[in-house]
Amino acid sequence: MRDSLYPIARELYAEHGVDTEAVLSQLASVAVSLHCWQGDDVGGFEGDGLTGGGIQATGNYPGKARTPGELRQDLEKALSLIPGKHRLNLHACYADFSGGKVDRDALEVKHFQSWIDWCKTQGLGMDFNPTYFSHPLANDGATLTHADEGVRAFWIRHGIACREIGAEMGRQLGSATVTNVWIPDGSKDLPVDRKGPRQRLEASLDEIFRKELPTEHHLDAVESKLFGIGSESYVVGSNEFYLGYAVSRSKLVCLDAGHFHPTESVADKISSVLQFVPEILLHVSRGVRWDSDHVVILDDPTKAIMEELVRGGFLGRTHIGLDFFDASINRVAAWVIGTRSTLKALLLALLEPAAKLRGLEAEGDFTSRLAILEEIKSLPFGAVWDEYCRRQDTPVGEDWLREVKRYESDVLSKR
Ligand code: RNT
Ligand code: ZN
Repeated sequence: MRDSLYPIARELYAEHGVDTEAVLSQLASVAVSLHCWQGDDVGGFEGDGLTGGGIQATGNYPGKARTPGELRQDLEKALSLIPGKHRLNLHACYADFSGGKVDRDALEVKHFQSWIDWCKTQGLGMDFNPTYFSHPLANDGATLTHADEGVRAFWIRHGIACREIGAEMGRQLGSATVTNVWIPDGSKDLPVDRKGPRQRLEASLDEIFRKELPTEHHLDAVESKLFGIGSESYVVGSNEFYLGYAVSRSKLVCLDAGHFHPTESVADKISSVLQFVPEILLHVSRGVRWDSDHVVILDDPTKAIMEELVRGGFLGRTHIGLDFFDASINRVAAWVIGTRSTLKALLLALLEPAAKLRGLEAEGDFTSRLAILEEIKSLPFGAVWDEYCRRQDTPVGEDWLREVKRYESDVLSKR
């Protein structure tokens, strides 16, 4: 029954001048970077179970991955239920220490080789993140901005090591790795010196980025934030700080959907930022009242972001990554729901009758522009989505949920 709907949907979209076949092949060309940290509540595999730095997952749903092997198994299950070819976004605290543990400033490619090999077999590109939290030297709430030169130097070495690892990931996989810097540095209460830590952050980043790496293998991104747990009054790496830094050094800006005032539009930032930096990284997320990192759903902010990427012709300059972590529901399902919703938002944007809307706007017919924007909301986009899932050999509708439930009873419940 469901598959008979697509030809009708194709006709209806064609009446608006939209070629659904072209849209389906465009959608298939977009990769979303799945964040490893949804699989174990941002725990990592360093074994000391430390948390801190404003990264906090809530919930205790059973079955979380405890080893690189388990995390890969879970990711394989999730990826099999998501249409398209995607990427893996790995944090440095997920190193594979089967050959012996080292501290973060001594990480090498060999600690990530099993991840790279796995990505190769899965046909996935890879993105990377230094981990500046969950570590004894991050307990003061300062890393790259620490006033102690020894601590700051440790984190600089970590940053340098991670760029080398990222570049090698990109080289081996034949697709540039985006290595994203996010630090938790800030203060709970009102600081007197806001300037010093920012000067130190600029100096630390310049040291980390000193070595030029080939852009066909590696790209650097920096991620700002408004506030965090323990950094309510001051975040060193604010939006203004990183925007200035990225513009002056030609780095990528990472826009995390949960890192701005709740009434700000992240979608609106895209065309401003891309006017001055070469590319952006997105952390698609869902903040509920604050930076809560809820699982992404097909909501208005996510739709608006994807509309901007399509309307502005920005897809080729945007790296779409996910950033949420919910420990209160099945973690494989969380990946599937969040990624499928992100792709649905992108599909909706691609299905927009762009030429028609632009024409109306150019003519100054804002009445028709608003009318059409409202009318297209009730076109049968679900039938096009179902067709996409079918063609990509992934479950249609909620059929994927049955598969996740089976995996839960066969695998997750035995952990
Ligand atoms: C934290 C940032 C950051 C992290 C990941 C784990 O507020 O959003 O991107 O979520 O690095
Ligand atoms: Zn983020």
